[in-house]
Amino acid sequence: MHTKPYQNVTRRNRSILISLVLLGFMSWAGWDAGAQEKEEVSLVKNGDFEQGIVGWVAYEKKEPKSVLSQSTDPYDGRFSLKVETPGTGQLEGAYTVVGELVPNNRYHISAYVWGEGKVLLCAYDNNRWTYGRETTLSNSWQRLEIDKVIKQNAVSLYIITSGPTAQKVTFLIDKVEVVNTTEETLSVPWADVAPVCCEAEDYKGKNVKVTRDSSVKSGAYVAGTRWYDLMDRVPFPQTGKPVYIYAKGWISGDIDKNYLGVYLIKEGGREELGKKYFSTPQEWVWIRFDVPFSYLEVGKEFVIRHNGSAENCLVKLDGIVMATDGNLTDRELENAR
Ligand SMILES: [Ca+2]
Ligand SMILES: [Ca+2]
Repeated sequence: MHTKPYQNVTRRNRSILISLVLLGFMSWAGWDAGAQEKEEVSLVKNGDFEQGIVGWVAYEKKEPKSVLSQSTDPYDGRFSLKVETPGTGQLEGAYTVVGELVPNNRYHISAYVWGEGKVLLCAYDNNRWTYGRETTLSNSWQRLEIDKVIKQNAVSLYIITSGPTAQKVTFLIDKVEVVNTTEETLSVPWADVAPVCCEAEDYKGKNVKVTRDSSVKSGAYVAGTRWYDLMDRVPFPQTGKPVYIYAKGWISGDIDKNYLGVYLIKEGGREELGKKYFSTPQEWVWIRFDVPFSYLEVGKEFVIRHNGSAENCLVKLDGIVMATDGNLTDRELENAR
């Protein structure tokens, strides 16, 4: 079914192609993509600080701590939160815990900030950090935001100083919101995805070397030592079903130290969604990330990165295959187009 026409497509075309395959399914299934507009409800208690500083505490566990107080300079309403950091540690500021969340739902987290210093919004749950963009504050209100799939029924939110040195600064926070965006994200069809191949060389990351080799898929592979983004901006299939990612790779050694990771690139940093170690060194092997990925979590595109503790280790990547079937054989993977 997926034969010649799928070869030699550019990365942009491939992205469109995946969408079209699914659009075909959507019209066939009579899929109603029009998600109903719902009023956004924030789950943060006292995220507007109209009730003083209830629910908010200093980020620091030991003295000296940031001093939190209510300010009469609001973004919205009558009050905001004033944070005065001691300037003795790199990370200082305020935090709160937001509860009554639905595990495995996607949330949009936002806050307005004003004042001095460089800060960022970050969220923590289930041993996973999500960092927002480092923002230099000024005397106008700026919005900080991140998206995160929450794994538990609560998440900790932090607005803290960021950068290489400690900062003794004063800033204001207002209108902190956590909104469930699961429904709008999941307005993609619940569709099977036939094995689809993305050649590493078509999606090569920055500064990654492409090597021609007639013995690999499509006659080329990419290679890089650790911390190289081997593939960048790989389109993720737009299906609500879990998708397995298989990779055909080669590693020089250090199979216990270095691995391939699936990452989201966000302003301000990367978030690791999954990792897979190689089974054998110095041999081309197909490996499959153990846990499937969801559109809810990945969104439109992702990165495959070589990561680990061994500095001089080399990884070659021929390509990846994505499918809703988690039991594809090496032969089926080789034949995927
Ligand atoms: Ca307010
Ligand atoms: Ca290839």
